[in-house]
Amino acid sequence: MPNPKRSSADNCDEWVRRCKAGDRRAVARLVTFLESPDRKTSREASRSASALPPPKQVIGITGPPGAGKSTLLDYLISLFRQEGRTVGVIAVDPSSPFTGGALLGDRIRMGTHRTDTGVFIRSMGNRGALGGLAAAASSALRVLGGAGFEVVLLETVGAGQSASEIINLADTVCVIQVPGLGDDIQLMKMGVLETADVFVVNKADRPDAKHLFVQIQDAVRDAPGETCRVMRQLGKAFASSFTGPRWTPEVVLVSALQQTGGPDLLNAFRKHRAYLDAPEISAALRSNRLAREIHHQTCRRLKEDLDIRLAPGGDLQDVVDTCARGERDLAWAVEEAIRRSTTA
Ligand SMILES: Nc1nc2c(ncn2[C@@H]2O[C@H](COP(=O)(O)OP(=O)(O)OP(=O)(O)O)[C@@H](O)[C@H]2O)c(=O)[nH]1
Ligand SMILES: [Mg+2]
Repeated sequence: MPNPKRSSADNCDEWVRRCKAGDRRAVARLVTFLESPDRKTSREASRSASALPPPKQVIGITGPPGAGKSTLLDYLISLFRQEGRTVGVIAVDPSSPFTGGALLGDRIRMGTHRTDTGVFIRSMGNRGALGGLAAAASSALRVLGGAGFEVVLLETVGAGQSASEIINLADTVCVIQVPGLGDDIQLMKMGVLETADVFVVNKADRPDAKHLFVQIQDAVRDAPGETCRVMRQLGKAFASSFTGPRWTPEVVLVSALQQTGGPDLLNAFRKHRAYLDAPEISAALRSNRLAREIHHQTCRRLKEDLDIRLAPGGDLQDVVDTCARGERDLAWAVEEAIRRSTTA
């Protein structure tokens, strides 16, 4: 048995083997390795994890602070468990340097599921994976897929490039909206429509929730087909030659607190899954997903290498010096750094 205290680099394949056998400790261990600030460890874990299949269904959950993401996750876990499905949760906070403990509050809230072996809950922060959190998260999804979790819920907190890359690792993106956050229509104009496959209007127990629900339904109905998230993801060329129907986001009214609306939400997820499973779309999505994984992993590797090589004393120091002396310009330095990286 691998010694959990040791750095992982030598035995990741063994952890992967145990993960495939459903060993939850191996799952947790591999995710920790993926986040490791030690490059050798994270690379080895990522290499081993790449042999694992992604989960069958990844549902992204996002929304503003206080929208009820954690409460909804808790509710969704219960609903999926009632259907007899195993559930993994990866909660990612790109703004947090912490991991594990960072979302401790959420863990406590989801504590009812803590003793359920059909549930695995894990947080990821930006500790070691600086600039490479999407790469680490995509590997973590494969770890959960490899361990056999049937549904994986991917929660992201925050906005910005990193959060957007991460939420787009999901097959179905569910955006939570709540009444009382100000100008609702403004939210729609800001491009929220393009980011969701399913809208949850949470806090249905509040009197103004119904109004927001109707507003979002109207906005969704009036939205042009180009806003369809899946088509945007698959790119213009695919979208223009695709003759099938565009997905119209489902809008579902839920009270995560009072646990109502859940069955409608599961239905919306099922409908979207069926849409994605149409042969033409599913083949394109598989290839698109792989391309993005390759992109994330390659970016992480190149960035990590470049950080070292451009640091004082690194092997690109002479390029920096030549540029600093004014003998060559910045454009030359960039080309030189790329040339040496690809021939190294
Ligand atoms: N009335 C009502 N309150 C809710 C509902 N769902 C969540 N809440 C409350 O809203 C507050 C925030 O809920 P959380 O689940 O922590 O929200 P969150 O999106 O995870 O928040 P952050 O993690 O801080 O971004 C808590 O006080 C919840 O009890 C709901 O359906 N109705
Ligand atoms: Mg939360």
